[in-house]
Amino acid sequence: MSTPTIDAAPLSADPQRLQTLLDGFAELSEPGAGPGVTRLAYTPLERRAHEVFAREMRALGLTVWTDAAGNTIAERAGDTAGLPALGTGSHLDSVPNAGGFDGIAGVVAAMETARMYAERDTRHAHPIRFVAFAAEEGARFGQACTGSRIIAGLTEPEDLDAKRDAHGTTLAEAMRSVGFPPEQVAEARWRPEDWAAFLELHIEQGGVLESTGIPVGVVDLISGSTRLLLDITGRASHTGGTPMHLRADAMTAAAEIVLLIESIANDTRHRGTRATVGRMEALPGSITTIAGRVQLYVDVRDVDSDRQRFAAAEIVERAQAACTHRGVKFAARTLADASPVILPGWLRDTIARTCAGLGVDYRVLPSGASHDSQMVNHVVPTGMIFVPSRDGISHSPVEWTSTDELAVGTEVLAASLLALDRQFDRRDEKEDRA
Ligand code: HGY
Ligand code: MN
Ligand code: MN
Repeated sequence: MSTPTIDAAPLSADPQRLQTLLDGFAELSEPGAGPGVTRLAYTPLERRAHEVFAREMRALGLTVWTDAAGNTIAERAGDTAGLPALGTGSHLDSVPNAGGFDGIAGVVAAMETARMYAERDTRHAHPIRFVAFAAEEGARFGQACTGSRIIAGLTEPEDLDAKRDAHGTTLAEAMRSVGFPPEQVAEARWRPEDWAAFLELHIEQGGVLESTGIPVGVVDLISGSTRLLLDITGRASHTGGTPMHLRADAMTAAAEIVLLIESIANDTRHRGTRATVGRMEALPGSITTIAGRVQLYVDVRDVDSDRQRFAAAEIVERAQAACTHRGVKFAARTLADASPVILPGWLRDTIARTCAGLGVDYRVLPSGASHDSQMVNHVVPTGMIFVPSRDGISHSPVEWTSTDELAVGTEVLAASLLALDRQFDRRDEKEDRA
């Protein structure tokens, strides 16, 4: 395939404009939710963030619509009729007490790209679509990437009834509450023939780029995730009246299982697996009552599908054995399961060549975090561009990326889309001439 070159002078992203957009989104956070940003999936706050995105993109003259899943799409028309679209974007929802960059950086980079194109009146043959996905975080309902799963045809309306948040609200009820009837989600599916390629810029959420001093990451693999709910039922009883040998303590069983999960992930057989219990709920949760029930929420990640699933199966098997030994009941349920994804090599190489053409140092690396790109890649060839995360921290109020770093990533994104436009154009021309 021909090596795309950068004809025009490189586009230059404006760090100050990026900062203004980041600050605007960071203000849209649940009042009283504590430090950082809390803007959960399918809440009015998430919708307000989408409205800001839509307003800014309309102001640039783009055609904007919101689909039946709550994803917002803005299109800049191409010069040649009938060509499939190039796309870029990320998500606007957050985990509780998040930083201001996870997902947001990719949306802001897309917005700045659209602005640079508009200001320079950049020409491109293919339409270019800028996307804000809904409900990427699994923090509220367990399942991640709901908006992008829906466009990829990976989620049916009945799936949305099965997922519930901590208050018992189903994903379907939450969608309906902000104006998206779940029975209509099939209307949001993307047709592969309508798309040529998609790129997502995201913060690395790890420490490789920062520790090596490399400004841009080009992602080759995205980790999969298996999420489990482990339900331990013992016998609630008085902490003073119940001798140690007569207890069925759900909390001590849970404690053993949390450390068991850590040991499984650290086992050399599972090198590369990451397994975490980030949420534990104990009932009745009283200092003077032995816990009668404990629920553990487990997240198992790996870039290798077999290792991921084997680790999850071993966790369930050995947790069951620990509970049997302790005389408490055990049940396990899979909350969500996504496979690791290998992103198309040719698209990865286009981004790498664009970095080289811009004189930007880059590194090809896997993603430990999941992303919308994992789902989009089911219907559209997808690439990912990483920018550094300070101290490798994310899903925390201290998550941070400088706007200078984000500007470099944005310029790579903007140039890569144009390189793809030319790449496909030449291929289209060649096919036409064939
Ligand atoms: O959980 C993840 O990996 C992503 O941040 N949603
Ligand atoms: Mn994210
Ligand atoms: Mn996240």
